[in-house]
Order: sequence, then C-alpha cells, then structure tokens
Amino acid sequence: MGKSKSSVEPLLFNGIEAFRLQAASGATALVSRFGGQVLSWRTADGCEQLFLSERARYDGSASIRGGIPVCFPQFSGLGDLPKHGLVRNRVWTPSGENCRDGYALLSLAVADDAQSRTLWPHPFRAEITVAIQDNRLDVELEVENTGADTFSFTAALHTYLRVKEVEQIAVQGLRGLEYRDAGDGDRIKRETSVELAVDGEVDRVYHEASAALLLSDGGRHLGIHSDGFPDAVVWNPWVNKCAALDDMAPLDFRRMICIEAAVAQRPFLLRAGESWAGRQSLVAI
Ligand code: TA6
Repeated sequence: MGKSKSSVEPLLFNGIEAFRLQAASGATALVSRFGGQVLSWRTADGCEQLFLSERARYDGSASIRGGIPVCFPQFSGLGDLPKHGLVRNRVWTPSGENCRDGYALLSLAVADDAQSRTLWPHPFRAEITVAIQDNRLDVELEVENTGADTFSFTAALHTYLRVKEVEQIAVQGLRGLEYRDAGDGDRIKRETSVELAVDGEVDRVYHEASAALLLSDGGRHLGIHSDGFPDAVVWNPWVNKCAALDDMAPLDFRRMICIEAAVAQRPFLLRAGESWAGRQSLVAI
C-alpha cells in the first residue's frame, strides 16, 4: 500500500472556518481562521497532543480556550491593551499552503485595520505558519512593521498541552533560570528544580530560556524547542482560577499545562519595514 499524500482542506469546526492539515504519516492538525489558532494536533499514532476545552466559545465573543492562541502585540497584562493583545480575537486570512515531502503547511495572516488602530496606532502584518510532519509540529509567528515608525511589542504562542494528569508531569530544562512569578506578586526567583512538578497554581515567565524543554507525562515525552522567543511561560490555573474561568470545566486544570514561547521580559523593538520571526517546535518522542 502506498503512503497517503499530505493535504490541507477547509472545513467548518463548531461553526467556524478552519483548515485540516494531514501529513503523509497520518498526523493531523486543525487550524482556525478565528485567532489564527491551532486547535488540534494529533501525532501519527492518533494521539491528541493539545488541550482544547469542551467549554470553549466559538461565537467570536472570546478567544478560543485551548490549542495555541497567538498573543500579539502584548503578552498577558504587560501594557494597556486588552489581555494578550489584539489578534487572538480576529479572523485571519489564509496566505499560503504547501504539501510536499510528506509535510503539510498552512500560513494565515492578519493586519492592522481601523479597529485595531483605535487601540494601537501601528500598521503591522502578522503571519502564522503551521507545519506538521510525522511526530512534529512547528508554529512560526512572523511580524512585520508595515508603518513608518518604530513600535515595540511583546508576544507569545500560548500553547495548551494536553496531559493525562497534571500532578504526574515533569518539565525539565528550566533549572537555573530566573523567572518572574506572576502567581506570587511578580517576585523574581530562580528555578532550583531539575524537574518542575505541578501541585498548585503555576504562572511563571522564565527569562532567557534558550534550552530545549522536555515534558514527561507518564510514558509520553514531548520535546519543546523555540527560536526567536527568548522567554518561556509555564501556566496552570489550578483549582480556584480554573473554577473562575467559565470556558473551562472545574477539573480541566488536571488535563492541561501551558508551555508557551514568549517575548515577555523585554519588549522587542521593530523599526519601520523590519520583520521579526519566532518559532515553537513540538516533537513527540
Ligand atoms: O500565559 C499565562 C497567562 O498570562 C496567565 O496569567 C493566565 O491568565 C493565562 O495567560 C490565560 O489568560 P486568558 O486571558 O486566556 O484567560
């Protein structure tokens, strides 16, 4: 039997326009035009690697809870803009696709408009490129300053990873890094654990996290590598904050951990006409 081909097909998912990517290996991804957001990534063995809340909203009133929301031009509350910026609630436009050598790739783009300029006066173009192949997902965010003046931004790929039981996971690769503990009054601390375990709320921005991270979840392992994004964020809302989110079920905090690639500690300056790109790669091992 020959190998099936890779493909990118449009479809409706919970009433919103999306694309299904299929790699020749059988790996798949689902990418929504709303938010330019990856909503699902299944490795070739059919195993879903991303968390997507069953209570997520698809009516445009909020960003979709789960998958990989794109935060730009502001990460979290690091400025005056709405939390996590302006593009996770907007409809992105397909800007390219490629199905070759067994992989499937799709790009979606979004630009400033009259509405975004009322909140942030800068012309920009942001493009997300999602590629799957075998047991690997690459997500790249490219930002172009299409205006005449320099702007600064923070950003993140806010990746929600699905786990079997969050109290059983370990995250390696953070030891020795300085972090801002957003769950503890933004205190600056240093990571001492070889393996970060989660048994309470975690909301940390690790600075200059250039090494690859390894998420272990029972017998499953996921390598997480980023380029261009200097920081790594680890977030789990735990019991109380999860209960306060109406688009998550009360016990959903047990099924997820966000490990995000971010520009957070120092805003990035982008001059007129310049571009910046950052990538997060996930490899199931
Ligand atoms: O990236 C972590 C974080 O900034 C947390 O502080 C937490 O609030 C999370 O993002 C989710 O934010 P959201 O606005 O999507 O509820």
